[in-house]
Amino acid sequence: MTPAEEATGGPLAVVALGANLGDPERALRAAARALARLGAVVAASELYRTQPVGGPPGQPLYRNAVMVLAPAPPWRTPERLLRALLALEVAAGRDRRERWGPRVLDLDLISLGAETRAAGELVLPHPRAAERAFVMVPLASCWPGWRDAAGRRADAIVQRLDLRGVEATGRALLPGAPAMLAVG
Ligand code: PH2
Ligand code: MG
Ligand code: MG
Repeated sequence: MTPAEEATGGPLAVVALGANLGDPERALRAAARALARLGAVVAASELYRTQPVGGPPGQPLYRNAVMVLAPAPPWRTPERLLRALLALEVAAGRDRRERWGPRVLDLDLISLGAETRAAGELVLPHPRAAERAFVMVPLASCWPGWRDAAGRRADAIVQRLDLRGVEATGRALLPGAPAMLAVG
């Protein structure tokens, strides 16, 4: 376990939140409150306004954020946590017909402790997270010492990314949640 995980007594999950249809900030905040019921919120980023990456042209801007969660025992395997995330997406009205299409809520599991999954529905750590400024900027803000599969820290990864499409809003994802992990 990392020092951060020793401090919280279990594996830490990194969940990336995104939305660009309906009222994205409201959807992300509602999802954050629902995620908080799956365990203890260790840190939550602010909301970011981001340019869509991929997908059809002319999409609305996204809102993105990251939450670091210490899941309660029932959600401490990647598969179980993923089920819970998908259920929240469905409850928010998610329609999965178009890959990378606009969405009312997207909850991506980026990592769960040191768990790795090589193939199938869930690949862990998330294989594209380190390329995506809309994930790494909020992640580095709330857990700079997070490490990807290659052992690179989040704050070091961000230094090498093009950050032009990612703008902080100054508005919290989950008011009252810690803005940053104290350790790690
Ligand atoms: N999610 C995608 C594809 N493109 N672009 C931004 N800015 N934010 C996202 O969350 C996002 C995206 C696929 O999940
Ligand atoms: Mg996604
Ligand atoms: Mg997704």
